[in-house]
Amino acid sequence: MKKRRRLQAVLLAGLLALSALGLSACGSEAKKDEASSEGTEDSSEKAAGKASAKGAGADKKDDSAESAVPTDITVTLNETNSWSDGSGNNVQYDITVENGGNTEISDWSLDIEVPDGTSIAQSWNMTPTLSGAKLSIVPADYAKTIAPGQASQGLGLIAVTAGGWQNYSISYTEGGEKLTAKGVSGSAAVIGDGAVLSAKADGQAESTDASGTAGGNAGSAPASPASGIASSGKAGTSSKKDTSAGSSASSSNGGSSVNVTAAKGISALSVKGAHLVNSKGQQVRLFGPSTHGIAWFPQYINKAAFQTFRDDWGANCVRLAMYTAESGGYCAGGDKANLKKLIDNGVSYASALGMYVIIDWHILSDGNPQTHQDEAIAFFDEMSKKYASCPNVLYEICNEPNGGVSWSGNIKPYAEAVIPVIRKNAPDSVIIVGTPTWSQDVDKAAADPLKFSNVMYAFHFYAGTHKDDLRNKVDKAVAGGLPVFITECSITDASGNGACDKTSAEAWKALIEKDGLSVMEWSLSNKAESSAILKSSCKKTSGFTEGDLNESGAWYRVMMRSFAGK
Ligand code: IDC
Repeated sequence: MKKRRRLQAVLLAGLLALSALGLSACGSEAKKDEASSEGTEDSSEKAAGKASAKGAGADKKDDSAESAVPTDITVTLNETNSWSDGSGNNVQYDITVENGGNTEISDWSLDIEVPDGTSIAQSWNMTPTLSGAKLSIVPADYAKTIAPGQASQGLGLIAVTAGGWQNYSISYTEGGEKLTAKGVSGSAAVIGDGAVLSAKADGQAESTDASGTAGGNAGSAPASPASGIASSGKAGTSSKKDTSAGSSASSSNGGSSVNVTAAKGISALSVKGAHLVNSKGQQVRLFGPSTHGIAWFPQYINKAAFQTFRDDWGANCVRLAMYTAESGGYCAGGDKANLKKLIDNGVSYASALGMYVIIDWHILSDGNPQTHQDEAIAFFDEMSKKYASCPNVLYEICNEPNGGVSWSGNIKPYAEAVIPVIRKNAPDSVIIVGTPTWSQDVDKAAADPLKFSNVMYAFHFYAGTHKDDLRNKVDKAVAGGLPVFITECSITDASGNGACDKTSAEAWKALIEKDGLSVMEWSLSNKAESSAILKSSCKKTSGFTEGDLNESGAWYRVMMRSFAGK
């Protein structure tokens, strides 16, 4: 209760400041959050906690009680990826423990019964130990304590396993007492099929159907199609390396006052031929980091982080990836208000820093953008109204269509339904549309383009998996005049993990240079996977130095700095 009251006070203060200064939407949230970073933290944590709080024993919660024992603990094992390789069936789980009570818990550990032959290939922010059929998980020191209403963050593992994980128990200390809660296998929950299993301290187990929140994603599947497209031999328009957005950001808003004129100074972009141009008609390239899912890594949406990318890396854009169907996603039980607040914050920070910002409707396991078309329309209507006067906001309306959906049958009709909604509010905005096969088939869009102006088509690559055939495909599309924006890429394989393929990465970089493309790098997070820009040991949320970067992050930094002429 106390916390809630304080939050309200913070919001009120923000609103008063806003009306007094008459700030535009691009700058208002930054003002509010710089005035109180506490508000940001609280809501971010809440968003992350909500991401896995399904099925928690809400009936036991009582805000007014000083301490309610037994506490509701929710354990969520969310399958985020699976693939087969020489070692067997790999399953990647995010593991979250949520403290739904009013008292801090500490020293928690989790035992899970796993099938014979299970082994652990990788883990992050925890130590897993296997003894027979028992997997014991002890969190890293910094994750041992979970405050009331909060959830653990960033724990996960990759297991080689037959799946079907069902029985577990969690031990923890609360108010000096040692408690254990058991999840019972007799319930319908079958972890490994994307189900979420929750337990309460009284030993009851609950299962929540998590269909649509986990399971098959791009990671395991997007193999390069053997397209057989020959190299076009296009001469290419060499980019002007226009970094006008970055350089127009004269303000360095260290303190609490927000310079909204920096945002106003940003040139509105439009699409001319295959490229973005500014209001003077000069070619502009955007580049910078893409966040990971904002529900899971909200801590990186802060102004100092964006400023680090702008000042040290030369970035002029940030992509805000908001998953739709994965657990905690906008259409999968995510806390919509908090997700929108994170976007507000991201837009304001970018605006205050004179950077562009992409709002990404991150479809992935939902495959077909039409699955959540109504929600997408409502969302983009709201966003484009709110940011109508922000020329630095770009709208990416479907991250990666996949699962056999076609351009002409699904994606194009979806775009034809969503684009007019945005255009009604923000008539000149740049809108980016995903393409079939995890945004690889730009040729399909080129063959049947949308009739709207200021539209670009997304292309994504993961250098370890995607090679010459896809480079040729992009090159040919751009040569034919298709405006292509690489809104996501990594130099790892398509799972977002695995080795960095620098030979392929250099070939991609050369193509990006030759064709003057804009490019955003996956992902601004410290998740223990090789595509994360930051090492998992890096706990900073801004001011990253070279030692904080993963191999991929260090490579992106060099590329971006060269684009920025640094
Ligand atoms: C991956 C993340 C991983 C997360 C998973 C969730 O790197 O941490 O568990 O999504 O489903 C994409 C997607 C992007 C993927 C990425 C790597 O747009 O969401 O992120 N990838 O698999 N397309 C190709 C690769």
